[in-house]
Amino acid sequence: APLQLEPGAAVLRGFALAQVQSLQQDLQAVLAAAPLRHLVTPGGRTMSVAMSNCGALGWVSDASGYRYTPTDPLCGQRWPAMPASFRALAVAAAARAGYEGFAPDACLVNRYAPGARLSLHQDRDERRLGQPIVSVSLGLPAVFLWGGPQRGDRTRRVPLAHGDVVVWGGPARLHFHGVMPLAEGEHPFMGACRINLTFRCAG
Ligand code: MD5
Ligand code: FE
Repeated sequence: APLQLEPGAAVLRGFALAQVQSLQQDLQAVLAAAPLRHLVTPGGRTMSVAMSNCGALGWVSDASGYRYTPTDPLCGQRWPAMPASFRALAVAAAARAGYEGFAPDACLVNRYAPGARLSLHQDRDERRLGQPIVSVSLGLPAVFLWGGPQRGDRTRRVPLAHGDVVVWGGPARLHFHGVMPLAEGEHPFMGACRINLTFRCAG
């Protein structure tokens, strides 16, 4: 059975390992159509994580705020379709954690180079908060910071490695969380970076 971090949060160690080759290939095609870019927060800071999206909706941030959009603001075209390999993995992971019928319409791609981090935040721009978020880690290992429902709650450090999948739902869905600055390194399969794919029901 999956490791339950706490009610609603299930860690599936190595769940993506058998699929990494097709995920990697399909990711290259997604990023060729919608390149990674460093978004700017409404507060005017440039994020250290580089982002892109695939699926019907994509998450963006700029001076006017955070939101999901059907098109890539860089080119005005729709985001690339969510590859079947991505969707199948996310649906299987959700089912394994007890969420049958997961139907994500958004996949945010996060790329961490050494030093990149994600500060403590909640994911609450999605319309269907009853649905989980499925997150897939590829490449260099990271330390995930996992807090509680309030920003000031104490945080736990959860190591995440290549191929790990986490399903965040139920009471964990709105917990504060972040990613510690990525350590230097070279991953034999992904190079000097960590990629995180997060699948969401945004619309
Ligand atoms: C990452 N990404 O590793 C993480 C994985 C993001 C983001 O946080 O917003 O792109 S997703 C982790 C997550 C999602 C929803 C709830 C919780 C964690 N949680 O309850 O801790 O790049
Ligand atoms: Fe998040």
